[in-house]
Amino acid sequence: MEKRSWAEPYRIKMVELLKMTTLQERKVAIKEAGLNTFLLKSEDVYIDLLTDSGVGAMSDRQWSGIMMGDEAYAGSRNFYHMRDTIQDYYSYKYTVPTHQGRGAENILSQIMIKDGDYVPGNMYFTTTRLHQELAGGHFVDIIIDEAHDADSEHPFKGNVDMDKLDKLVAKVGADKIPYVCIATCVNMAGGQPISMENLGEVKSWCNKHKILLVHDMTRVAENAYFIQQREKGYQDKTVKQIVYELCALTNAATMSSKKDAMVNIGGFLAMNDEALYEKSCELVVVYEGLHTYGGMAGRDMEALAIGIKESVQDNHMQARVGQVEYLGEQLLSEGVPIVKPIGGHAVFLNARTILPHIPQEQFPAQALAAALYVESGIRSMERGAVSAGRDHDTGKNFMPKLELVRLTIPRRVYTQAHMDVTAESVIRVMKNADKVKGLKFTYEPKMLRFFMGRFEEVS
Ligand code: PM9
Repeated sequence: MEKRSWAEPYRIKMVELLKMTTLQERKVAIKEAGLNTFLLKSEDVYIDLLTDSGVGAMSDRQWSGIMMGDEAYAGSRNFYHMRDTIQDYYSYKYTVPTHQGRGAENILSQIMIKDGDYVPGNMYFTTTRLHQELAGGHFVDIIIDEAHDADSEHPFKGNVDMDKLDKLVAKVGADKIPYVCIATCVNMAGGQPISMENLGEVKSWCNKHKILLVHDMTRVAENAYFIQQREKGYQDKTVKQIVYELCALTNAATMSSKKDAMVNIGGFLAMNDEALYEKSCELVVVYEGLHTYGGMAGRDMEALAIGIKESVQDNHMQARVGQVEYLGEQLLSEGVPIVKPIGGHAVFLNARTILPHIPQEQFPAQALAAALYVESGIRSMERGAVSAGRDHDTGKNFMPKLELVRLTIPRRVYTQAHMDVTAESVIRVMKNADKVKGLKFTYEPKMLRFFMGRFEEVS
């Protein structure tokens, strides 16, 4: 067949210059950062693949929106634009703005969860699980087993195992389950989608048991793109249509708008139920700000409304996921072990396989992320035992099957040449993998320890 390449559906109007550092400078910088890439100064980083959160490039239209900010304390015009856009594109009737995703998670968890409740979800996410636990709940993983296997090529590794849901309800009863929390394009599984069919089954199950279905819609557009590419019956639908259909299956949503919707800051809690909306408004004024701005400036709500519309364009999504695939395929062709299928927002290196000499207790993914920075100035993020933290009840370290380093691609920021340099750097680190040493904590924060934990090499 004739080759048809994708290209970015935009051209570059402004650039930000990058700083190159020397090997010696990077060795000093990572030592000062306690071998934690979160603690590096951004100016010491060459290609920043720490996260795709809040680091996307806004369009000229979004920047124009910034100039149209209505910074009134109450009833900003931009809030209504944002609210209407959320209803039009994501289906939810009511919107409560928050400063970012975890602000929405906090409010939802506080309203819904009682002490001793269970919250099933398709794999944990760090901040989501913590808010559930702080509200007195227990997270229960109901994702299919394939999601925990880096090598499984299941096309929908974000799917829910319905047997696991049945077993949970049989064990604890429906009244102990305040809601089921389903993420689209599951971050910790490697950016893996849930199918529309499976979400429909979860919806029917929730209806049957009269349990609310909550959607972590942080990367819903990427999920919709995978459905268009992989699920029978969706090839002729647009990403926009599929996004709407996914959202419409759920009752409420938490959103970190810093990802899919390409703004530097912002999030929201959205729902169809008026009573839940009223309770959310009561709490948002305590933690975030008035219900018509939450933690957001008017200009940021405007940029978000525009970003939502851009995020569901087919050509945008093809280039966005296409770039991640470009990097992933280069690594695969060189024999680098990564999570398969290649994810929507990132390529995940399998640190267990790359560093087989480092036991998981010595945090191989953390060590690999530090080594990649020293080699090349590329910043990545650990997504393994450090991120998983400790069991809330027993205090024991979780030891997840997935011990990964995430090379996260910001939206509309880097070029294919940056991807080439990244692939070459990973391959160089892999060739010298035997020199990488295991780590131990020198400082371990009690909550979300991956953000600010510090480490040293095990001698
Ligand atoms: N995700 C990420 O880099 C930001 C910091 S790491 C904790 O992947 C999901 C699926 C996320 C997410 C953030 C949040 C929280 C909720 N759900 O960071 O508070 O990926 O806006 O969102 C990060 P906020």
